[in-house]
Parts: sequence; C-alpha cells; structure tokens
Amino acid sequence: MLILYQFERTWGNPNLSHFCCKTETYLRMAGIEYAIKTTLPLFAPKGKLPYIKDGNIKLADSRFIIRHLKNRYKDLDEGLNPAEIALSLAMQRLIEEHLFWATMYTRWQYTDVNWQVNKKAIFDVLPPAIRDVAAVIYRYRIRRQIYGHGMGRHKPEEIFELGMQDIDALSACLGDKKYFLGDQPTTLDASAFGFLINTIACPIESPLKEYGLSKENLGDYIDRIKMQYYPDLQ
Ligand SMILES: N[C@@H](CCC(=O)N[C@@H](CS)C(=O)NCC(=O)O)C(=O)O
Repeated sequence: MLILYQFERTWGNPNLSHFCCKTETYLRMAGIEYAIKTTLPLFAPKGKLPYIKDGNIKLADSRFIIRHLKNRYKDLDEGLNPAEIALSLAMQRLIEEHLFWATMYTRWQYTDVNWQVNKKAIFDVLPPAIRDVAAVIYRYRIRRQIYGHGMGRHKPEEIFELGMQDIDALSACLGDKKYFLGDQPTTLDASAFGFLINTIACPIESPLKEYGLSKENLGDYIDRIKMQYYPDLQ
C-alpha cells in the first residue's frame, strides 16, 4: 500500500504542514488507499515533507506525488478545460509560493508565543536531550529560507498586507461555489484546504489569521471539507 510520510497529526487538524495536508487531502478526495508513517524532514529524500513510497517508487514534493497519483490512480482534474487548468496552476502557485511564506513568518518569527506553539508541535516528538538544539538549528534554517524568499525582508505589517491580498484573491475566486472550480473537488482544493486550514484554523495567532477568519466563505469551506474528508478528526 502507498505510504505517506509526514509530520505527526496535531492541533486537531490533518497536518501542521501545509504541503502534507495538501497531499493527504488529495489522497482522500481521490479515494486512494494509503497508510501514514510519521517522520521529520531530516529523514526525507529532499530534506522536506511530504514524501511517499508506492511499491518501489519513492517520491518527494507534493507536486510530483500528485502527478504520480493522477497517472496511477485518479486524476481529480480530468474534467477541467485548459483555462481552468491554467487558473488552477496560477492559484496553487499563489498559495504555495507566496501565501505560504507569510504563514511561515507567523510561525517561526512573528511572536514568541507562536514560536513556542510551533516548536512544541514539531519538536516534542524528539528526545528531550536533542529537542531544543534541533529546534534552534531548524529555526535558524527556516528564518534564512523566509529571508531568502524575500518575504522575510519586509516589516510585519507589510508581510500581512501581502498575505491579505492572497486571502482576498482566494475568497473572491471561491465566491459561493462549493469548490474552487465547481461542484467537484480538484487539485486546487487539496492545495487550498491544506494551506487555508494552516492559516485560519490553527493556533498560530496573527492579523493574517484574523483577516482570513473575517472571510465567511473561506471558514465555511474549511469546515465543509474537513467534515466530509476527515470525519475521523471531528
Ligand atoms: N515544494 C514542496 C515543499 C515542501 C515543504 O516545504 N515542506 C516543509 C514542511 S511544510 C518542510 O519539510 N520543510 C523543512 C525544511 O525546509 O527544512 C512540496 O510541494 O512538497
């Protein structure tokens, strides 16, 4: 059976990792059987989670994993026309390459309280003797990534302004539809759910979360998908 390697479940959500949650949500939306093994990025083929093993295939990165799932099992996007496929890709890039970094800032840098919550969720699985050292090393590494992306060079209020633009775009694009591209879930929904739940419905406090919570359609969307695809987490 296909094995999904990801962080341990926490906060009552599928995963604290946006990308792991995206991947697991695709598996569930597509009705693909899988098992989970919990791990840390340190042990992953590309140093990041998620990754999968499917028979003798080992694949890292949610985009390559989903390409494999589409080819071998089920393509949630098969009914989309070329314009919808283009919109889906553009929105995924907005979510994963831009909004993501604003949320990373809120977890790893914005306040000490958020950092403590984030640290506990990720590093408490490690033995006490190495937990704090690993957390300090990873925090330094992730802060360098946020800076390297460019998001980390801005003032907090500028980061939130940029993230709020993404939230506005997502809320407008969803409108009053059930899913982003109609009545059926697609890859964009797996991505949007994974990232929105990790922005709006997790215990990391920030103006970005508050702003997301003010968008009723996004809150309803998260609740709806969580209830339908994660009944085990209710
Ligand atoms: N492009 C990758 C991104 C994966 C990613 O950034 N994973 C994060 C967790 S959300 C990670 O493992 N980070 C560890 C690190 O950068 O050291 C994907 O789509 O899977």
